[in-house]
Amino acid sequence: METMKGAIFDLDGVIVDTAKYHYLAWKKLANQLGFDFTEEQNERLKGVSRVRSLEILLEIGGINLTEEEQEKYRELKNEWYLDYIKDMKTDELLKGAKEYILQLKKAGIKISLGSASKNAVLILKNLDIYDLFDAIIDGNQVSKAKPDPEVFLKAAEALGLDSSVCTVFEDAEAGVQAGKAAGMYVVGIGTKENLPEADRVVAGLYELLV
Ligand code: B16
Ligand code: MG
Repeated sequence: METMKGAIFDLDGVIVDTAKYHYLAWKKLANQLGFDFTEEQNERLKGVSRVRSLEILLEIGGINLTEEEQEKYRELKNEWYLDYIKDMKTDELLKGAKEYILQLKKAGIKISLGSASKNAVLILKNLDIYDLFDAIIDGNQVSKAKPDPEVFLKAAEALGLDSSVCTVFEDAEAGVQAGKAAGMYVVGIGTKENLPEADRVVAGLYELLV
C-alpha cells in the first residue's frame, strides 16, 4: 500500500450495489423459465460475467438451451437490468466510495475501474463519478473473466504503471484472485472469512478514509 501509485476499483460491491438489480433481472428471467431463484443463489453470480451468470442460472434451473437461445435471454435480462438502473442516482454510491477516490486523487494516485460489467460507463455517469477515472477497463475490453488477471493488467497498462505499484479493491473472491494473479496488492471489501486471499480486508471504502 505504501508504494501505491495506481488504484483499481471493481464496480459492483465496491463502489455501488448493482447486485440487487442484477438479482431482480435474473430472478425475472428464472421465473419466466419456470423456476425460482433465491438471493442466496445470487451470491454465485457476483463478479461473474454475464455469459457465465446465465450458465450458472440455467444449471440451477436444470435447463439446457442452445447458444442462440442463451444470447436471446442474455439480451432480455440486460434490457430489464438497464431498466432498473436507468434512474440510479448518486445516493446509491456505497459509503465512502467517492470520498476515498477523491482522497487518493489528491495524493496523486491514478484511478482506474476494473469491472466485468459491460454497463459500467453508464453506471459511473449516473453516479456522477465518471470524470474521476483516469482509465476504465470493463466487460467491453476483456475476454477472460476474473479470476484471470486480464482486467487488472489492462487497467495497470492503461494507467502506464507496473502491477507492483497498483492496488486492487475487490468484493468477490474471483476478483481477489485476479488481483493477486496480476501481482497486485489486494484490499478485499467484505470479511476475512469470505476473502481469505486478500492482503487486507475492510468492510467498506469508508474504513480507509483519513
Ligand atoms: P453486465 P463487477 C459484475 O460487476 C457483477 O458483479 C456481476 O454480477 C455481473 O454479471 C457482471 O458485472 C457483468 O455485468 O451484465 O452489466 O455486463 O463486480 O465486475 O463490477
Ligand atoms: Mg464486484
